[in-house]
Amino acid sequence: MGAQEATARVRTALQAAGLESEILEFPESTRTAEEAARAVQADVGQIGKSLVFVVIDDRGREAPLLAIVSGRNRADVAKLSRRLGADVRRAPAEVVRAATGFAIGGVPPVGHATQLPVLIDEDLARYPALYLAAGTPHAVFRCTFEDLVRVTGGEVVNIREEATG
Ligand code: 5CA
Repeated sequence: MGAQEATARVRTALQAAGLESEILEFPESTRTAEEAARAVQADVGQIGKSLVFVVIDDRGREAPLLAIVSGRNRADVAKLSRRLGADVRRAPAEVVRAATGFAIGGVPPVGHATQLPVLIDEDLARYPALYLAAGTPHAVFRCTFEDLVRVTGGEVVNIREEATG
């Protein structure tokens, strides 16, 4: 999938969900949360990272899951695992691609190739505006926390890794 097709896919998914959100494209990279924050001149906490995990049940069956995590936080895999009652691992790049249709660095929260359960970091609720990848490492879109929850159908949870020390 080319860059135009990738952003078009996200635009279509947002429109289908009734969200009139403009896709913002940048010549510079928005591949990481830090880079995206710099591009849009927002706090890194306002960037929603769309992270894919693999959930492994007690029969060894694997299913992908999407966790949307504040750019300020790291996802706590042990917390996810306890919540789901299953083993959870970071998805390898090829699983990210197969499950979402997008490459790492541009994975959006909507418009995926397969239907994924979605968990949303509760810390994202504290920001008036959020920015999420729009299919490529040069594109994001802005939305409110409420819109993000609505368009993804995600469940809002505590999944941050607590700072230690
Ligand atoms: N466009 C930005 C901001 S919205 C973005 O997509 N950020 S991200 O954090 O959601 O995507 C990058 C994430 O992909 C990194 O946090 C990292 O956890 C993950 N990642 C990077 N390389 C790999 C890899 N080789 N395998 C699995 N996950 C990876």
